[in-house]
Amino acid sequence: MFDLVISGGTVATAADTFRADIGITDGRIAALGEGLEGADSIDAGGRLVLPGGIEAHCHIAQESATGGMTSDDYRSGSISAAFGGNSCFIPFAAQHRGKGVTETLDLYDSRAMGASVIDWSYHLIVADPTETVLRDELPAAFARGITSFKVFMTYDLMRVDDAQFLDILTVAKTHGALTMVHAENSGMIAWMTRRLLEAGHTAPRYHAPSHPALAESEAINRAISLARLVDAPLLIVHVSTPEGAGLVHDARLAGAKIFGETCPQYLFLTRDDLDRPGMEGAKFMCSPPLRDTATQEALWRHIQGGTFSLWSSDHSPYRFDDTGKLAKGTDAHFGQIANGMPGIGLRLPLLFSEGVNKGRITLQQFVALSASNAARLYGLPQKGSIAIGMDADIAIWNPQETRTVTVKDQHDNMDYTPFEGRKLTGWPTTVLTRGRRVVEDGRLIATPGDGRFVARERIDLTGHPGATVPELDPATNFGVKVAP
Ligand code: DUC
Ligand code: ZN
Ligand code: ZN
Repeated sequence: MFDLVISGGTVATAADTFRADIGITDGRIAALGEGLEGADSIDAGGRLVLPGGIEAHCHIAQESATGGMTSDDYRSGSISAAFGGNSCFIPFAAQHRGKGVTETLDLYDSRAMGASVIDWSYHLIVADPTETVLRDELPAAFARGITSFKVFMTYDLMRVDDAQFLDILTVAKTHGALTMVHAENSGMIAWMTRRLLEAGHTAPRYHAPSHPALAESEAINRAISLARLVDAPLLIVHVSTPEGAGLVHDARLAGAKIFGETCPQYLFLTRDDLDRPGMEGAKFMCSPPLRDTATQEALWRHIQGGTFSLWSSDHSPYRFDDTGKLAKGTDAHFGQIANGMPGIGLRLPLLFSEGVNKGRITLQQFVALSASNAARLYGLPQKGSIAIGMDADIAIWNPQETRTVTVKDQHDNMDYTPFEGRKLTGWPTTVLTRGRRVVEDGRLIATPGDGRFVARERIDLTGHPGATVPELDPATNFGVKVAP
């Protein structure tokens, strides 16, 4: 007799699809079988039973270097994630210059504890890699279960230079952490922005030309080269161009420990969405910016071909009011408007509807992109699949249900969705975290605080051999040991 049995559903993992009941005891999957009985039960007849999603790129209760705060906290952010089919999420904890890493993580603990309805961890943004941070605080963060560090190559108050980037890659590699990078060329963006503003082009639509595709591909190429120099793993987040995706693909083919992520906005929206009257275009401002329809097609092919390990929302919610997009007034120029758009609740429905239901990707690819790959890359071995012994993190989907997206149905703290009016087929109906109902048949069941912090393990680099460059190999550099 199990605590809970999910019966009659079609179970899918990143490898298989099969009919089975799932027996859950003490929050874990205890059995897969037929005719299982439990003290409690969920009828999943006619439904798909999938690993709960892991949203691995979202900005929750995060202030920017210039002081703006994202509109979702751990309560609203986690609820919205759960309604979108997620059992776990990994927002960022952002170190700002002059602040320590430990105090940053303590601050985010105070924001998340008692608030989240699903399990969570953080990626640490490193903006100030002092000697103390590199020597003591990053190892301490790793020991605390924070096993991924993000760096920026752009934004004056956040970016690290190439040597600092190498230092962070090296510390991360030593401990088994994964470095993530926002790869855009800072100088190109600053130069384009200045030129556009000098010519009087201030509207939100000029955000797109201010961030050229070449700014992304140059920075991705440099980031990959830096990672290859020290043979460290690196994840390029929010890849938005075919050129950038091609660089990730080529580096993977060469055996480098390079991983790529893309996001729904680059496949479902274009820069034409920025070209709306008044400030409306500000709703579609994110960085890297939206591109064009040829880019959308190319990124679909990279998803189909396996270039991308991760599909993340990059949920960066700034309301269309003076707390967010309009904080600098209604005549602010594009460079003064907060970057980012919401989407934590729609990441998976968009991919299911337009990917699985339209025949672009298999259900197995969907599961890999929604949960399994993030679990392996980010050190969550107990999550991301349906197998005996794993956390009972489960999302039950109705693959036939059709809904039209509207802001009123989102559970975030936002006043718009960039995907308004889109008709999607296939929606999650019930979501469990560790065997506990978070959402059931469209109703919130969990209470804030039910989610737990998950200490993560080191990145699994199986199958990614990498290579030592001759200049760092004592056999070919006159015997010098330069890096671990
Ligand atoms: N980078 C992100 O990852 N998200 C929002 C904006 C940004 O620059
Ligand atoms: Zn970024
Ligand atoms: Zn982001």
